[in-house]
Amino acid sequence: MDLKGVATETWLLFGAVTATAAFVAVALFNPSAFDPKPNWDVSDGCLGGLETDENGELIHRESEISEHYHPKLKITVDGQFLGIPANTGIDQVGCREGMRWVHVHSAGANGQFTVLHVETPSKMNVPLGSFFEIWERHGSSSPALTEDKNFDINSNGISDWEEYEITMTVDGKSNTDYESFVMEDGDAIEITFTTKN
Ligand SMILES: [Ca+2]
Repeated sequence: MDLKGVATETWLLFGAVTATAAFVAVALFNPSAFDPKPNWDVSDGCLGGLETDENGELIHRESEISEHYHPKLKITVDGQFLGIPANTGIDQVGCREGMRWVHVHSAGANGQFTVLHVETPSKMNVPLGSFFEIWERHGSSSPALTEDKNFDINSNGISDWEEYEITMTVDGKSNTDYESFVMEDGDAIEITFTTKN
């Protein structure tokens, strides 16, 4: 092995170590740098071809779907369970006879999680907030998202960040992505709103 070769290997090794250290540093100090980027167009998606199955439940034609998974959501406002209505996102304004790419079939029982159905034509980064945009179209008093994509649980057009202390956990662990949190299968998302004094 000649000296020139050793030098090159040393530099390569040095470069690799530096790159690894930089990666670890970013991961430690700014973990959100690696979070998937939310795709906000999701809330406008609409699955057509709604039909009734043998059990009388509304279903869609499977052919349109490549992804179908189920995060679940539970919301508490000032200590009170806030139910998510059955069929939220189904046959709604702008998607009649169809279903939004994030929707609900059965409502969760009092105090329980409600299962969200995420059904998209391809793999997408579906943010939690997209469900609030869909929920907003369910009725004029439904929880919403402001234009700045902040929670608006009381549908008054004012960001809930001004009105409430908000905490969120996913599978019991604190999470600070809130509206932008990209949902994955099985995520148990719990949000608590407490009116500021
Ligand atoms: Ca509000």
